Amino acid sequence: MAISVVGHANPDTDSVTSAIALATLLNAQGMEAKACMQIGAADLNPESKTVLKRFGLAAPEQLMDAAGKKIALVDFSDLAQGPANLASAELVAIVDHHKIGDVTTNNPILFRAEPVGCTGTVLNKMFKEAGVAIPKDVAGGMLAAILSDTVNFKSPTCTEDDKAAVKDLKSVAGVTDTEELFMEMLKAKSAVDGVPAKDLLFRDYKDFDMKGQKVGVGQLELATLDQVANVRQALVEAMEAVKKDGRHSVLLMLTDVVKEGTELVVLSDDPALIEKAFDGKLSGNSMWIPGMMSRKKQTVPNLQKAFGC
Ligand SMILES: [Mn+2]
Repeated sequence: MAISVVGHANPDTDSVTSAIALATLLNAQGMEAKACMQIGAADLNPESKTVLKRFGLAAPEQLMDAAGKKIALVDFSDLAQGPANLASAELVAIVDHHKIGDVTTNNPILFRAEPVGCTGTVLNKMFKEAGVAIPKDVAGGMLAAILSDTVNFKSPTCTEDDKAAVKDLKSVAGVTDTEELFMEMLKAKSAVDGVPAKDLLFRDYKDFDMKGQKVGVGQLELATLDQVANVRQALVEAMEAVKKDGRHSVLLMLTDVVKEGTELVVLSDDPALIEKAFDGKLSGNSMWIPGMMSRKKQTVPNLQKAFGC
């Protein structure tokens, strides 16, 4: 029976391309394996779709139930993130870069986990150690996964090993400009075309209680602010409607991942308070705040301070 190699549920690019890469390696080593994913091909996220298309990789086949199957896991080892009946399936390998989850096995297995930024980085080492050449298309997928997982090396999870793997893989994949590849992926991930303004506002939105005042903060991560130029007015109207529903302030972070800053759109009963919170000056209803990337670590703490929480 062929080994089904599968990443976590709601797969990201690493889970998809690592399944392809490990299946390729196992096959090269004489074990029959096929890449799988826990999703129908039509529902794959836009970033991963773009990556598969760019490198000419076939989408892994769907696998939602592990019953009676030989399974290899990539990019996770938690039962809750796995296909149905994973606990009773025959697990033969795990390659990962997360904390060790709760899967257990009856037999010794290939288990390889390292504290690096991406499973693709671990797999690159495994190909090298096995003396197996990585096919060009597979290398492209692994390269894209590392750029995605490490947010183009900007994530605190990125290590020297990830950078070294990118160096290896870009030459195999024939990619000269990883910036350009990252931008293509980011644009796919942050596409706003055809999405109603209200849905964009609520794509990643949270309400907070600030000393008895309700404050809403949404965030859109963008490759460039130009992506929302045409829907800006509609976004403000959507914010107005949300604010009318009993909120002191509604903020929308338009975060430029490339320039590493945020255009903060503000609707507030007390705009001066928000200006004070971020040491900025509103022009119209927005201000540019350099370095602001994180709602959790930057926006909310500053608001709490200003509101006297
Ligand atoms: Mn990963």
